[in-house]
Amino acid sequence: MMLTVLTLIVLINTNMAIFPKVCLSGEIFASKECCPVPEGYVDKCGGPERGYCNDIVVNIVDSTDGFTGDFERFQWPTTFFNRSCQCLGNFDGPDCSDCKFGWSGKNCTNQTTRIRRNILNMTVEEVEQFKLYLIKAKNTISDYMIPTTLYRNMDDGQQPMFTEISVYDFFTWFHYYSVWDNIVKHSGASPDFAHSGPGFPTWHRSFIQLWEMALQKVSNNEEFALPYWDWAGEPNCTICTDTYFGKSTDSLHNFTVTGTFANWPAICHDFENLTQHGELCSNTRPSLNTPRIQRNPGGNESPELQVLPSKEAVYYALSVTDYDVIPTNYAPVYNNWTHSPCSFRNVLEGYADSENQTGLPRVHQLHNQVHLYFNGTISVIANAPSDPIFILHHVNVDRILEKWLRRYNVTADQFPDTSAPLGHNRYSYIVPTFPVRTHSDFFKKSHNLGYDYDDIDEFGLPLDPIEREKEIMAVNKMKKCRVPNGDSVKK
Ligand SMILES: *[C@@H]1O[C@H](CO)[C@@H](O)[C@H](O)[C@H]1NC(C)=O
Ligand SMILES: *[C@@H]1O[C@H](CO)[C@@H](O)[C@H](O)[C@H]1NC(C)=O
Ligand SMILES: *[C@@H]1O[C@H](CO)[C@@H](O)[C@H](O)[C@H]1NC(C)=O
Ligand SMILES: *[C@@H]1O[C@H](CO)[C@@H](O)[C@H](O)[C@H]1NC(C)=O
Ligand SMILES: *[C@@H]1O[C@H](CO)[C@@H](O)[C@H](O)[C@H]1NC(C)=O
Ligand SMILES: *[C@@H]1O[C@H](CO)[C@@H](O)[C@H](O)[C@H]1NC(C)=O
Ligand SMILES: *[C@@H]1O[C@H](CO)[C@@H](O)[C@H](O)[C@H]1NC(C)=O
Ligand SMILES: *[C@@H]1O[C@H](CO)[C@@H](O)[C@H](O)[C@H]1NC(C)=O
Ligand SMILES: *[C@@H]1O[C@H](CO)[C@@H](O)[C@H](O)[C@H]1NC(C)=O
Ligand SMILES: *[C@@H]1O[C@H](CO)[C@@H](O)[C@H](O)[C@H]1NC(C)=O
Ligand SMILES: *[C@@H]1O[C@H](CO)[C@@H](O)[C@H](O)[C@H]1NC(C)=O
Ligand SMILES: [Cu+2]
Repeated sequence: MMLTVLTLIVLINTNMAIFPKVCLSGEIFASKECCPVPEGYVDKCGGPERGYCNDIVVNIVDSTDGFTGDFERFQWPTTFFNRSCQCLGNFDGPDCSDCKFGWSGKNCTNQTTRIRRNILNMTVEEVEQFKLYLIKAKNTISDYMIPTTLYRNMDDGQQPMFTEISVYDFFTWFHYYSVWDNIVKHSGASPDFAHSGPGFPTWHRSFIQLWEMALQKVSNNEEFALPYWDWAGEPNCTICTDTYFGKSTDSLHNFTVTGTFANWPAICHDFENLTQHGELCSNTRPSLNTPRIQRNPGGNESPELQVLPSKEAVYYALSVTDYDVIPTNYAPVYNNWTHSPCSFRNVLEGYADSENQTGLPRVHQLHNQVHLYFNGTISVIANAPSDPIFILHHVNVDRILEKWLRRYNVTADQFPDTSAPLGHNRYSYIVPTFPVRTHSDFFKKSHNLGYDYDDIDEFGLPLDPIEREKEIMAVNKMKKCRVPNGDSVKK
C-alpha cells in the first residue's frame, strides 16, 4: 500500500490512466470532473470551438442480475468521474484534441479510410514494421493510468491510487478489467462486460480500433491499419514462424515462442489469485520474473481444439440472419445468452455449433476455438491480449462482423436495447472506455469508422471472383437455423 502511494506521488510530479493522467491528481480526481484543457487552449475541452465540459448521463441502468458487491464498473464510469468533455463536430478524445475515427488533420476535416490487410499479403518489410510498432508500444508509457486497487480503497475518491502502464499493456489491462470478476459470483458465473452477450462483437471492435489508434500515435504513422489473419480453413498456424509471430518451443514444456516475441512478458497472469484476494492486477511493470507468452498451437488434448475453424463454419455464421436473440427457454443456465440458438453473435463468438451447422449451444467454435487452439496465454480469456496474435485474430473476427453487417444492411435497432446482460445493451457504455462510447457507436459499417478491409465489397462479399462464387453458393445452401422445440425466435 505504502509503495503504491509513493509511486503515485513521483508520477504526479513528473507529469501530472484507464483514465487520462491529467485527471488523476488528488483534487481533480475527488471532484469527479475530467475535463482537461488541451495544449494551446485556455478553456476546458478546447472550448468553445472543440467541445465543452458536460455531465455524464448513464443512458441505461442495466439490470445487475442480482449481483452484489463492488460496483465500480456498474453505471460506468460514474463511480470515478461524472463529468467529461463533450466534443463537437469531428473532435474526439479526453480533451477534444483528437479526431473522431476516420478523420485527420489539424481541424479534423480530412476524411480518411485506412485499409486493414491480410497479413499474408504484406511484404516482409511491412510485417517487420508492424512488429516494430508493437515493440515501441510495449516500451512507451501510456497517457492513461490504471487503478492499482478498487475504488472503495481510495478513501471515497480522496486518495487516487493509479499507476503507469505501457501503451501495449494498457490494452491487455483494459481487456482484463472488462472480464475481471469483482462482483460476487452468482450461480457459478461472473459478469463479463466484453463476452457472452450481444456486446461481444462491438466491445472488441471498439477495443481493436482504440488499439489501432494508439499504434498510429506511437509510430507517428497516421496511415497505419492493423492486419488480420484469416484462420478459416488453415491447416495450421501459418503465422507461427519467425517471419511473423514465432514458433513454439517445447523446452521443458514451457512452450515459449521464438523470434521477435520471445521473452515478451505477459502481465496479469496471476489475476485469478489476486481476484480471490479481492485485489486488482497492478503489477504492470514487467520484470525478469514476469512470465513470458506461451503457446502450443494444436496442443490441447481435445481433438476439436487441435484444428482451426473451417471455412464452412464462417459461411454458416454469415447465413444466420438475426444478430442476437433473447434467450429462449431452450437451455436455461446462468447467462442464457451463450445458449441463444440461431444468433449470429453467439455463432461468431463460438458458443453455438457452426462446424455441424445447427446453431445450437456448443462452447468451442469459431472465435473461442481459435483462442483455445493456441493452448497458451491467448487461451486464458482475461489476459489473452498479452500475445500479439490476439490482435490478428480479433481483426479477423471484426472482418466477419463487417461482412455480416454489409450482407444484411442492418440498423442499430437490431441490437438488443434492454434485455441484455450487464453492460451489453445497445446504449450501455462500453466498460472501461473513457471518454465513454456505446455499443451502438460501433454497430455500423466500417466506413463510418474510417476503415475498410482489403478483400470485401460493399455487400461484404469477397472481391476475388472464385472466393465470391464459393461464398455465395455455400451461404445459400446452409440450412436455416431452427430452435429444436419449434419455438419461434424473436429478437
Ligand atoms: C458528481 O460528483 C460530485 C462529487 O461526488 C458531486 O458533488 C456531484 O453532485 C456529481 N454530479 C453529478 C452530475 O452527478
Ligand atoms: C483550423 O481552424 C481554425 C479556427 O477555425 C483556423 O483558424 C485554422 O486556419 C484552421 N487550420 C487549418 C489547417 O485548417
Ligand atoms: C488528408 O489525408 C490524406 C491521407 O491521409 C493525405 O494524403 C492528405 O495529404 C491529407 N490532406 C490534408 C489536406 O491534410
Ligand atoms: C503444425 O505446426 C506445428 C508446429 O509449428 C508442426 O509441428 C506440425 O507438424 C504442423 N502440422 C501440420 C498439419 O502442418
Ligand atoms: C521453464 O519452466 C521451468 C520450470 O517451470 C523453469 O525453471 C524455466 O525457467 C522455464 N524456462 C523458460 C525459458 O521460461
Ligand atoms: C496470491 O495473492 C496474495 C495476495 O496478493 C499473495 O499474498 C500470495 O502470495 C499470492 N499467491 C500466489 C500463489 O501467487
Ligand atoms: C435464464 O432463463 C431462465 C428460464 O427462462 C430464467 O428463469 C432465468 O432468469 C434466465 N437467467 C438470466 C440471467 O437471464
Ligand atoms: C459434428 O457431428 C459429428 C457427427 O454427429 C460429431 O461426431 C461431431 O462431434 C460434431 N462436431 C461438432 C463440432 O459439433
Ligand atoms: C493446454 O493443453 C493441455 C492438454 O490438453 C491442457 O491440460 C491445458 O489446460 C491447456 N492449456 C491452455 C492454457 O489452454
Ligand atoms: C442499406 O439500407 C439503406 C437504408 O437503410 C439504403 O439506403 C442502402 O441503399 C442499403 N444498402 C444496401 C447495400 O443494400
Ligand atoms: C493476396 O495476394 C495474392 C497473390 O499473392 C492475390 O491473388 C490476392 O488477391 C491478394 N489478396 C488480397 C486480399 O489482396
Ligand atoms: Cu476478449
